[in-house]
Amino acid sequence: MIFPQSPSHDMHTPPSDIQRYRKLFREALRIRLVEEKLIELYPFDKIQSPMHLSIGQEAVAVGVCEALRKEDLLFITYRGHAFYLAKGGDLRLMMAELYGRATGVSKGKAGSMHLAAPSVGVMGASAVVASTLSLAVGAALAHRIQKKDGLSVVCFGDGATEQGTYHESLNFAALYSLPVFFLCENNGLAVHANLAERQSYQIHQHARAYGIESMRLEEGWDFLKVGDAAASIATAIRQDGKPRLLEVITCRYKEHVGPGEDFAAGYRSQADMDAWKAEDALCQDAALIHALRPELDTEIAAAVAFAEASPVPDISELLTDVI
Ligand SMILES: Cc1ncc(C[n+]2csc(CCOP(=O)(O)OP(=O)(O)O)c2C)c(N)n1
Ligand SMILES: [Mg+2]
Repeated sequence: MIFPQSPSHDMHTPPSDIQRYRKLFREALRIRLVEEKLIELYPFDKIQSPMHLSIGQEAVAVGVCEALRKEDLLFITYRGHAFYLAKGGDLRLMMAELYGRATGVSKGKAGSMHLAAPSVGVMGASAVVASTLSLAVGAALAHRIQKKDGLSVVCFGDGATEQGTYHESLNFAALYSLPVFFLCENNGLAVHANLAERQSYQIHQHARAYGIESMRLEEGWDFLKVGDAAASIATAIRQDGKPRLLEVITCRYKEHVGPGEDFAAGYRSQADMDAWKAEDALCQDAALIHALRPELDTEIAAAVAFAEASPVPDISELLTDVI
């Protein structure tokens, strides 16, 4: 089925927009196919850590990273495959990392939940909810003191806004006018708890209590709109050095952690997810998937082969780089 609004098939869409649509679609599809491959591999016990899949949320990572530069620092979460790849992290090294191999991006010690690739600005992830917010604020302060350019971008979930460190980080960034891009991926869920039963506030509105300008985007399936919103925010921060917050509504298709679906648990509805999928170009633009898939499948197969052929770390490596 062809996605009705797909710019790739709309004769009135300018060629530059079609090109942009295809580029971002390809990046989002690449992430989805990587994670679908991980789902295939998971039952064979090859992935050496729990994995929190981004399937359904790829457009947020792809749109935001379109607005970022290589030197911008990005702090991510345990649900970080999409952002790692969208920021330019190496797929083969990520696959080897998930396999726990010595060739992994962190020599097999970090696994899925702690991806980092400082050479492309992916500064790290953490399993501790909201813990990278303060790291991002600290990095922005360091940039300011060292008179370096570049944003400090931190991605976090809606649940993270319930942590004390979230509020301390927003307050500090606002008070000292630091160039931090706070990005909330609001999937409306924290493990098995719905946002409606957890929060009395609107995340984007609440940020304004700290004097932080903010924006909320409902259409988190649309990588073009996410890209536009992120670009306007990144430009504003680059101009005046003040923090901003972008809240993007999105949808996680899989269970909180692991490769399955968990509608039987009763905390979310299949109908809501299906409504989201009806808007998701990755579920609808079959023609573009057909065109792009062979090349992406080849790249992903090569990454899996690299991981499979890589050695496990030697016992002598056990305590290196960990403290
Ligand atoms: C400080 C802390 N408290 C609780 C947990 C357990 N926990 C893991 S993920 C999660 C939910 C986080 O939800 P959200 O921030 O919305 O991110 P999402 O998983 O939806 O991407 C919780 C409570 C944790 N890892 N760290
Ligand atoms: Mg959430």
